[in-house]
Amino acid sequence: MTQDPASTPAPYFSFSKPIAFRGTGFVPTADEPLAYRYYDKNRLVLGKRMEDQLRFATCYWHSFVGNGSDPFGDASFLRPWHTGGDPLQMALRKADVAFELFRLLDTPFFTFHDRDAAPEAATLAESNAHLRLVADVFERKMEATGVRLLWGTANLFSHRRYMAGAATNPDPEVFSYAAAQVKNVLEVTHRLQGHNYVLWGGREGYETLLNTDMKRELAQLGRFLNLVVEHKHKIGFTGQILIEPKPAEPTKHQYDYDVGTVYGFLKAHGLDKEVKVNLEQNHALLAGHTFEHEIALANALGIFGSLDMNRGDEMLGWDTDQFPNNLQQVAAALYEVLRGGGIGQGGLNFDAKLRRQSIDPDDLVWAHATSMDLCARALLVAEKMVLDGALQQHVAQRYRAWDTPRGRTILEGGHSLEALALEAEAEGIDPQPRSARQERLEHLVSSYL
Ligand code: XUL
Ligand code: CO
Repeated sequence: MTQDPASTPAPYFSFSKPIAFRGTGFVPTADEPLAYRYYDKNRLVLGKRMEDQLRFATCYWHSFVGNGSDPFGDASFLRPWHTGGDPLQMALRKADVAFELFRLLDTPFFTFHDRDAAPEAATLAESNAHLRLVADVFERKMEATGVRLLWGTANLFSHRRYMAGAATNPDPEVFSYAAAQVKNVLEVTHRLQGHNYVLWGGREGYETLLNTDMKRELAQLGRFLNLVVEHKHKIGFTGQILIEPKPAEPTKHQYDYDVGTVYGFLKAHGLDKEVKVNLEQNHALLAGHTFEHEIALANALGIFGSLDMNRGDEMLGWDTDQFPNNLQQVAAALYEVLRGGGIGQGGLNFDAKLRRQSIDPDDLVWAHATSMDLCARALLVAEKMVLDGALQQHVAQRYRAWDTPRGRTILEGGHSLEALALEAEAEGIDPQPRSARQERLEHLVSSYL
């Protein structure tokens, strides 16, 4: 089957025209209840169009697959595109809905897992073929609309075969099954000119050490990632390969805990020049870090790749994946992105979901548009932080002595510990503490908001 389904693109949303930029003076009317106040995609921010600084993506899984279920309740959304037909026909209908939402929001990118886009079939080969069929439809829709693929990924965690992990499974057949899925999605991503390929270690972790050989599992994971990188080069895929760190959930302990852990893992397997990270706000929080910490560390280590935008809940210790709505937090994150040189080949992917009671398809429009506008506003705040330069100046001042002959010689290895000690004693140095001025800098940040 290579035809789009005959199903008429029903008006899944009450919006028909794309959400427009109207500026901060926008007053909602019955005809136009929603507009962008800050997301002016052609506005130049630090020399680049806002759209190119942010590179927004709508994700397939939460928006079109999510059904509102939680551990205590079944589906609440009851989407018209979830029921009533042959699974492959339904997948094509879902693609219609997806591209309709991309049009309404004007998001330039999307992201998907193989199982979001196409249904699993009776055999591995058929499942992989299903995805390639849907990819044919994606290819045509992308060509017609100009929407691009930020990244593809394989779902190696939902099916029960993966309950003990994919690459880290005690059974090598599971490893092979996962390899076949990843090869297929990597090739599809390549065909669709995806800018990245993501590996989130869905169940690569453990529940109890009583049944786990951690040394073996880590070696398996390293081997798997090396196979993926080899295949990327073999097929000539020029996108970035990204690992998405997360400390826990679904397993008690996930191996790709945070940026620091992933970097050590990449080094150990000779992949630190090949693989970068896709950072998610809620995952950072679960690891006991701020989002900006993870971004700054990834930049410092040279492995920053892309962002999954969402937010956690201060009261709840799990991955609530809510749409971001905190200006100061998002500005702090985007400031670190800009300080590191910008989003590059990555983007801002809304890995965020509606609450169980938000059952109208229109809620998807409100959620994304509100968060896109918030991110745009945060980008303007981050731009002010960069342009004003006062923060950067303070940091430069704070470390300036490292640029004097004493500092440089230490770093360049010109002194042994003994020589340093002798010199320090002979000179009778007596370092004087200086204020780090945190409150003054926080005052400055408030003034940018
Ligand atoms: C899970 C998560 C995933 C990845 C892609 O917490 O964030 O959706 O982004 O597999
Ligand atoms: Co994610």
